[in-house]
Order: sequence, then structure tokens, then C-alpha cells
Amino acid sequence: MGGLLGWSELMLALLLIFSMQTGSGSVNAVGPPDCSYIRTFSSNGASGVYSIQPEGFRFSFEAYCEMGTNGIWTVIQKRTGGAVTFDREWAAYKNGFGFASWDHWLGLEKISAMTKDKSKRWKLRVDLWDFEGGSAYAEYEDFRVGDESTNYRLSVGRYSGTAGDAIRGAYPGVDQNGYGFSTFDHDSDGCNPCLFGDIATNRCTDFNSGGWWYSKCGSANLNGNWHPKGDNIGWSSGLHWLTWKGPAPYSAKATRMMITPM
Ligand SMILES: [Ca+2]
Repeated sequence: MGGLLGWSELMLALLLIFSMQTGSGSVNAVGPPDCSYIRTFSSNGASGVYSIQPEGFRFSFEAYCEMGTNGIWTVIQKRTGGAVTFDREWAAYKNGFGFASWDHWLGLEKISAMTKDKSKRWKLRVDLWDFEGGSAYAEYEDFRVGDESTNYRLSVGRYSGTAGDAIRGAYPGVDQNGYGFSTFDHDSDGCNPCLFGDIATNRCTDFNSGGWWYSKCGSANLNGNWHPKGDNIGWSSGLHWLTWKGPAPYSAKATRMMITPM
């Protein structure tokens, strides 16, 4: 047993050394910096999971590339059900979790690395599906996420779409643009406390759960708890985009967030 463990640890160490070397840039042949390059790397160019490595990032990783009619997008978030829990700590949101081919959060380090080059502009698209067969979308120009020292601060520019601009808020004072990311173990939500009727809260995650760019909790959060059809309205934690469906909070059936260079 001890011998087997020693062997697996040795293999892990070798893998780590190898990945550090490949990440150094000199042996960098692992993949494109984001999905928009896939067609030049791959002949068939179908939607699916590809290996990408943003410039300056330490290692390559799997991401889902959506080959759309309006661009090739790198998916950074997807929800279709409750099997993958999104009520997770800072480290999980930092590094990512779930399955690239299915429900997942790509990870703030990766999103930040992709969008940090100020000479490049990025568009964010948010897709929302309801339980009644409908859908809506929101697009933001100049999407960017800062590094960890800024708590992965969110920046978005001009909005367009059919779902409403829930990031800037369904009501005044809750603008999430320019706010850092919060999880239950990492609070930068601007509540100390926030008052909702008779309820005072210091942490949006106490009610809204998940991790998000909470600003006084706000009107958008797609990383809350997933709820099934018929039991999806009125929960404080859900897949909420309150400019789309509200004021009674409607939790979406499915969501997707993805980015592409502008
Ligand atoms: Ca707080």
C-alpha cells in the first residue's frame, strides 16, 4: 500500500514538473488562448470541449467552446440542473468546478487571465431559459474581471439584449458593475449590514448563496441554488435575473455565460 502511494505521488510530482515546463512558454504548444482561435487550430471546428491556455497563464485547461452564428464563445458558466452544487467557497470559485461539458464554473483566475490584456476587448453573453419554453439574453461590451487583489472586480460596458440589465440592477443602489466577487468565506458585498424590510444581513451569501459580484446583494445572481419546475419562484437563492422575471424571484431552468473577443 505504502509503495503504491509512493508511486502515485512520484507520478504526480512528474506531472507537476512537466506541466510547469509546458507552462513556461518555451514548450508551449498546448492550445489556443481562447475558443475564438479554435477554427484555425482544428479542422472540424464543432462545439465542444477544447484545451485552451490564456497568454501568461500557468497551465492549459478544458473549456467548452460554443461555435455560434454570432461568434465563437468560451463558456464560463453553465447551469442545467441541481446535480453540481454552486454553494462553494472562495477557493472553488477562484479555481473553477464542475464539468466543462456540463454544469460548471470555469474559475475566476482563468476568466481574469483571459480578460486582463487591456489591448483586447471582450463581450459577455448571458443566456437564460425558463420552464415555459422561453428564453432571453443579455450582452455586455467590454467585459473584464480584475485579478484576485481586486476581488476579481467586474467591469461591464454597454448592455443590449432582451433580459434587461440586471447587473446594473432592477432598482437603484445595487449596481454590480465595478464590484468584487463574494462567497460565504470571502465577503466584499457592501452589506454591513443591508436591510431588506425587517431583515438585516451582513452577507448576501446568507440568503442568495453561491458566489457572485454581489453589490448590496443586487438583481443578478446565476450561481444560487437550482430549483425544479413548479417550485422555482420565491426563493431567496436561485438562478435570478430580476430584470427578466420579477419582482417575485424567478429561478431559471438553465443559464449560460460565455465570452468572445469583440
Ligand atoms: Ca458584508
